[in-house]
Amino acid sequence: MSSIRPRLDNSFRAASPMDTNPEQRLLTVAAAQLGPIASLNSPRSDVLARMIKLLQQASEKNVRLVVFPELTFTTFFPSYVIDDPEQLAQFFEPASQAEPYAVTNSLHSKPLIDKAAELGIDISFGYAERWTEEDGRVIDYNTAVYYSASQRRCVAKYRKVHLPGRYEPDRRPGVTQQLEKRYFTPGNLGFQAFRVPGLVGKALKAEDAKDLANPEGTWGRGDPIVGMLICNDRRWAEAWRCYGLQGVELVLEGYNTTAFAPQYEGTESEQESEALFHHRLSCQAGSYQNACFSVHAAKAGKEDHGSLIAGSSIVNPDGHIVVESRTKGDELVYATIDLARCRKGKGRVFAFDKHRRVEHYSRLVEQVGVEEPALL
Ligand code: CDV
Repeated sequence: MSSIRPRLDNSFRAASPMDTNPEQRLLTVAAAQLGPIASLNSPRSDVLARMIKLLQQASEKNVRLVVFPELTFTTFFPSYVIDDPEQLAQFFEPASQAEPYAVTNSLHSKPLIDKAAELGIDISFGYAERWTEEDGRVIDYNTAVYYSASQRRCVAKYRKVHLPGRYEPDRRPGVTQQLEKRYFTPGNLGFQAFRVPGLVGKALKAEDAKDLANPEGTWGRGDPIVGMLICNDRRWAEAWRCYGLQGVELVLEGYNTTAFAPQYEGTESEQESEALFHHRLSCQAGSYQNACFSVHAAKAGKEDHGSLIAGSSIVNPDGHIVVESRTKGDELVYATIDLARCRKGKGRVFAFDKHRRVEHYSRLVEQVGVEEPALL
């Protein structure tokens, strides 16, 4: 069973507020790892209190952006077979074109938003979204939003594209279910990167750059370019590359990743170490190949349906893990990063404009499954 301990690169924690290098774009970011939310009935108020405590800790460390896990506020309910529509509805937050970010006013999440606004900390968090279309159709998504404290509003939404698992429950006794395909529709918003105001000093604005002859002269000097992924998405190179092609500097991802499923081969500890290995491999490769930082926030530990890996981390554009969680409980994992460090990879090995060969990539968008060469 493969198991590598990541090399932690602590050089990124050394950024000093005294540093006046104008090229630097320093930012302290955090993953707010949550320990288990034991059961379907765990009180939301308890979870909110835990999240707010982590935000408070973040404030004490001068963190400017905190990433919370996928489906943050509840146990990982896609591991349960829930046949009662009313029971299932309790896990979802309503939204519509009239109120796309209604989640910010929900009783379930408003105290968190209010705290983030009070502390001046941006947050991203995951939740189950029940979207009502103009024509009345209702569509359920596994969603994440980005709330900007300086703007006092959400500035971006992402809906999980790569839904894992199955629609029909596995009826064998004792198995760990993964029913995301039953409870959600694949996201319809694509991988849209966005800029976040108010996070780094002296960011170049469109107004300042309007007379520049060479648009590339602005690269790496504006407000941070951010993208969001949710859990299984991090395993898909295509998702990272969509963001990479928009110059992404910071990818945010929350996850609930099974540590052990009895129906699969391997002991508990073998499966867990393999799951952690694949998690790190995906996050490190995605960051390196797109020359960006990434922040990964787990829901971890033993919930009633089974156990989830920890491994919340911050990864740098060279693919090294800067810092990683040490527990399977509530834990703030934070680091000061310099977004200017993205320029090396973006300007050399992964200077896409110089090195990509799109004439050979059509298979990537024309074909979904595998088509093997003909038999000899
Ligand atoms: N919640 C997830 O997306 N879980 C998937 C598992 C099922 C593979 C993950 O990628 O961690």
